[in-house]
Amino acid sequence: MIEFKLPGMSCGHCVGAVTQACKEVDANATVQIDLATKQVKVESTADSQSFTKALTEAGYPPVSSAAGSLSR
Ligand SMILES: [Cu+2]
Repeated sequence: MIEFKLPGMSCGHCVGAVTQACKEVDANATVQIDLATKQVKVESTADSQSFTKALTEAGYPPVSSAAGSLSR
């Protein structure tokens, strides 16, 4: 399970675009998106870097929710 936080998501269209980007990395991936928390969970055998790259190219750069000291 790979988890991302995508602050750029704001509506159903974004959810579709993010899902599409993930499916292009791995067509068999299971993508769960919670729009309220901007949280994306991906069940896939592909590595997280591939998803990070694809999501960034799709216009939704993931931020690390694991890093406790994110400066902004
Ligand atoms: Cu949108």
